[in-house]
Amino acid sequence: MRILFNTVLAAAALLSLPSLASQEHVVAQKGKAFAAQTLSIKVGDKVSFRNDDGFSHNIFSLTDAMPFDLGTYGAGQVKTVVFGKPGKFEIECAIHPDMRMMINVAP
Ligand SMILES: [Cu+2]
Repeated sequence: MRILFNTVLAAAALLSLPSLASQEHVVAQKGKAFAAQTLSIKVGDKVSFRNDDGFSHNIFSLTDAMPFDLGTYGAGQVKTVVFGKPGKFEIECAIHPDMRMMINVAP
């Protein structure tokens, strides 16, 4: 009985692994807009900002916890950010001031 119980525990541990690993989220930019207005993720997750427009974007955040600037990047390119701190991150585009979204990073 104990062996069976341990086997079940081991299986449960294996099954739960993917939820512990960091996840990758994709946010497209199309028509001078982010594909999502808000995104909820966990600390350690990656967000890939994919430019689906035919012109450049420059995604950045001035949020104190983790400011970043991905620089200007053109059509079809992807830039990835790992969110290593919890908080609410306002994401903007330096080229298109109307582009804004919020990423909520849970601890
Ligand atoms: Cu832009």
